Amino acid sequence: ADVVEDQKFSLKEVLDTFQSCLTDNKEILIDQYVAGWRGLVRFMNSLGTIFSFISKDAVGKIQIMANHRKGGHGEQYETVQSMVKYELAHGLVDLTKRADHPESGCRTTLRLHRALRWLELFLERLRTSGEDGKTSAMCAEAYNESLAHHHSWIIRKASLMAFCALPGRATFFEVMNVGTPDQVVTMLGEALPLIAEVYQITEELYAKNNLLDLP
Ligand code: 1Q0
Repeated sequence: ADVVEDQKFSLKEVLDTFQSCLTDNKEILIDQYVAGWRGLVRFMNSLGTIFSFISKDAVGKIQIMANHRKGGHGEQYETVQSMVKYELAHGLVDLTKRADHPESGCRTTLRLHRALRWLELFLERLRTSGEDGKTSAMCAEAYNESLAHHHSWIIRKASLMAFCALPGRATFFEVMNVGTPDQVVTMLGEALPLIAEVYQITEELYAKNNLLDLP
């Protein structure tokens, strides 16, 4: 089979993975959550090397979470809920400044969680944009409303510069490999409420446990 063809994947599969991380009692499965991020990073890599600095950070965080799952206490990391409970009960989270637990599951997931809000805002803009919509502007707006609040000046500058290299809306829709623009819009309309739900559940859990500002 054609190697290039084999590597083609659809954004729908990636978003489906995110949806599958939600259990019936609204817990978030870490394996699926992490798999969703892996898929997104793969997608981002296909957009060009200018995004490497973003992809490197994301891969590092994905790896930290995978290692928690593979570690001796892996079963405590089955869901975001069980992870929070376990790490807090055992003093495994740096709550006010970085110290003994720079790779806690809680702080690592918080970074991905904030990025998920960016994804939600960006995809919502893509979904409702017109044919001449500018992806770099949509991406920058979504970023400024979410992740930018948590990033240093230098990272904000670098990110906004990288966004300028994003392909146009038509190319984006093609790379998603979902079908016609209409089909993309429909798919996004179906997937986004579930992404938003995963975000909301995590946000409430973190708020309840005072974890939204973890260093
Ligand atoms: C498509 C363009 C991608 C745009 C991604 C926007 C996010 C910008 C994030 C910039 C991150 C800069 C690198 C370092 C950041 C860290 O300092 C920060 C905090 O961590 P720490 O350990 O220092 O406290 N890290 C983060 O905030 C995590 C950022 C993770 C970003 C994960 C992005 C994954 C990308 C997905 C692209 C999906 C594109 C799908 C769109 C489909 C539509 C066709």
